[in-house]
Amino acid sequence: MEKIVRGCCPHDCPDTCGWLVTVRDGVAVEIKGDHHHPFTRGWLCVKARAYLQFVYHPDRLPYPLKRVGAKGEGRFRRISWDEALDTIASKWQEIIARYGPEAILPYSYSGTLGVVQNDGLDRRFFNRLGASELERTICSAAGMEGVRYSLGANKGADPESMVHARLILIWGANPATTHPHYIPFIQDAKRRGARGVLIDPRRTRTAPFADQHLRIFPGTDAALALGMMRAMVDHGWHDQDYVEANTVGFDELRERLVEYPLDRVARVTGIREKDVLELACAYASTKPAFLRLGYGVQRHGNGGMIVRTIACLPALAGQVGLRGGGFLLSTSGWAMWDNVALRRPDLRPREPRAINMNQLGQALLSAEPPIKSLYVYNSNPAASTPNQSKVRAGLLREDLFTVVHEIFPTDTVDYADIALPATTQLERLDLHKAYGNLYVQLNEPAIAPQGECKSNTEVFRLLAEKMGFMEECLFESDEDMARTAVETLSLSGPRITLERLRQEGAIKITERELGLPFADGRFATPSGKVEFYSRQLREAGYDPLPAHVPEREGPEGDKVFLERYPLYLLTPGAHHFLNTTFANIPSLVASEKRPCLQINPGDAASRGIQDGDRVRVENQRGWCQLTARVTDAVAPGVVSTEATWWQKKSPQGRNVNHLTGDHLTDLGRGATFYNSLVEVRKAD
Ligand SMILES: Nc1nc2c(c(=O)[nH]1)N[C@H]1C(S)=C(S)[C@@H](COP(=O)(O)OP(=O)(O)OC[C@H]3O[C@@H](n4cnc5c(=O)[nH]c(N)nc54)[C@H](O)[C@@H]3O)O[C@H]1N2
Ligand SMILES: Nc1nc2c(c(=O)[nH]1)N[C@H]1C(S)=C(S)[C@@H](COP(=O)(O)OP(=O)(O)OC[C@H]3O[C@@H](n4cnc5c(=O)[nH]c(N)nc54)[C@H](O)[C@@H]3O)O[C@H]1N2
Ligand SMILES: [Mo]
Repeated sequence: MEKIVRGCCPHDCPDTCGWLVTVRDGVAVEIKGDHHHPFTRGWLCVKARAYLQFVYHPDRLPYPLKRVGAKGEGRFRRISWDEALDTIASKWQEIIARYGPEAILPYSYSGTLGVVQNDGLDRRFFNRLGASELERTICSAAGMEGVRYSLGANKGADPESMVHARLILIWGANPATTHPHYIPFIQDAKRRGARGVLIDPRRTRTAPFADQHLRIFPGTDAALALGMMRAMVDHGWHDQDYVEANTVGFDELRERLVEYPLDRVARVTGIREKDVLELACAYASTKPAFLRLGYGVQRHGNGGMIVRTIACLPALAGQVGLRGGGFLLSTSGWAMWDNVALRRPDLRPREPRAINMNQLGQALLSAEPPIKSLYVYNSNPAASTPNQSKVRAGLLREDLFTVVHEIFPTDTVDYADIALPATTQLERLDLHKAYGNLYVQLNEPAIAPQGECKSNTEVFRLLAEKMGFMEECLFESDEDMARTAVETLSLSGPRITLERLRQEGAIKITERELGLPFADGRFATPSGKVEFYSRQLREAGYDPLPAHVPEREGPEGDKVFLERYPLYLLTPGAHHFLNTTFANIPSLVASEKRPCLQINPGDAASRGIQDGDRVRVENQRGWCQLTARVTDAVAPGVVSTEATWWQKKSPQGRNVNHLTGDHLTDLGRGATFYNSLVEVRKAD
């Protein structure tokens, strides 16, 4: 018996590839890209090609476990589902009676992005319970906020339109690694004569696809954008007609630009005056120019303001609404599910307190009233969350009752009192919308759940029953949840239904061939225009105008840090992993080799460090050990390591998140993974 089942990759990547799974006698024997998907076009990245190794990995959690060793040790014994669920329910009832339901904290993020397994029944369950609310801001919150202030909505330009661009700026994005299906579109545009410019502190795998690489100093992109604006306005290269018709605050902006002469911009960014000037001229005069902004720039303390500032550039240059032009950070604002219908906030007994997920350690150690139970799913916070010494101390608390629902024995599972086995994407139904293109897809289950594994939704239905909850909506089926999501999608075009998705495969959410956001000049801001000047920002207590705000941990910041820790650390995503996912797949670990630190030859020499040396990287928060890679891929003063390795697969059991901080971004309360100062020396 052989069948081919259509589905899609569930992982946290802008692409969301369509795939086809060949199933023989109930076993998935092949997985390949779906040629019918117009954007991902029939090929998979190096990680998804290894997906069957993920699904049939011998280390998968096969059944529920109860801790027998010390916390962090990872020693367990097998228990039944019934015992596991009874234990959780009775423990939670005890906690609720003594401390109230807010003593329970759900913790989840992007293990899967399917709306069914990521964002529906789980919220309903925890709303009904009255648990603390998690601020899910570890990834993109600062950037999303920044765009909202300038443009009003995260309605990024359609990446398929890149083929029509004559200039492409790839700014703080590394598509060759993090969303590789963009690359063929960039190559197509180049074949038609486009130029590509990469703006990144590192020479990445994307650099060969660009004509020019500007090695900017981290966290200074707002200064670069303001320098470009200054040059555009000084030389009259900006689009005065577009600005007059579609923006507010140009006069105030022009005054602000006085503070950004080219020599200051060059000093701050490390980019030569001539290059800033040329970039400004090219961007203003080459039409259409496509600006692909990645998430790299918004993982800085000043990341919200950086994104807000860059998002003003297309309007100033008159690049909005052109086929092949415009601005793209995220496409998530094109069509939304009805989150109220999915999450049912009305089930809450009262408005709960919010805990920021980037400050998990701090919350576990000192939240008042205390957190007495943590329920983790779709996430691996003992490896992926910043400031790990605090996270570890929190997870080690004897009086914290921790449940982890996982596919693998991750670092987080090691701290669980109860671990529950989860399904993979091949074992359940889900519905997906991409955040880097405009397609919606249905993932059909291909094989039966392995071992005693259960999906997230299945567990929440069982927990609701054990807790004695009666509301029908807590027991909705996966298919009904998917139907609610797809049928509440806010669309301008023809309706999308599960039936259509089953028949047609991936469906585009825009009616027209290409999504050209804001082509009608109507922006989703309070003024309806691009807001160079934002009254909303001013009212929220921020600078209403675009600005470069030096980071506290940086060369223009606090001298106390800088003297002790003179090197700026970046920790972007690894080519063969996806956050901490896949960092246990043998072939992918073998390709990634070991956790390394890129360091400039001058910085290495002055520290007596040679290529291949084991180095100790440290700051006020902690330390870890990495292998030095001496290279001019990073500038003097900058070091970089690709993340995120599991702790227990890292030297000394410590990954780089011992160094990253839990201070939040200026806007959006986001994570600051790319804002740490460190010192590096040869390990003993
Ligand atoms: N140093 C550093 N740290 C970073 C980053 C960085 O660039 N540098 N990037 C940050 C970013 S952008 C993000 S988005 C976060 C992501 O952080 P996390 O949300 O913690 O994502 P992962 O580390 O991939 O862990 C996801 C886990 O979910 C599990 N999982 C997958 N599917 C399911 C499922 O259906 N059910 C259940 N119960 N579990 C499932 C996987 O096995 C995996 O262990 O990491 C952040 N951490
Ligand atoms: N292989 C792989 N793919 C992934 C992931 C992964 O871990 N591995 N993670 C997934 C997730 S969760 C996300 S959110 C996306 C993110 O994917 P991207 O949008 O590409 O974002 P990042 O990888 O965070 O950073 C992109 C680039 O920004 C650069 N950068 C850092 N600081 C600055 C700065 O100050 N200025 C400028 N101009 N550039 C800077 C980094 O060096 C990096 O090369 O990728 C997804 N895809
Ligand atoms: Mo992310």
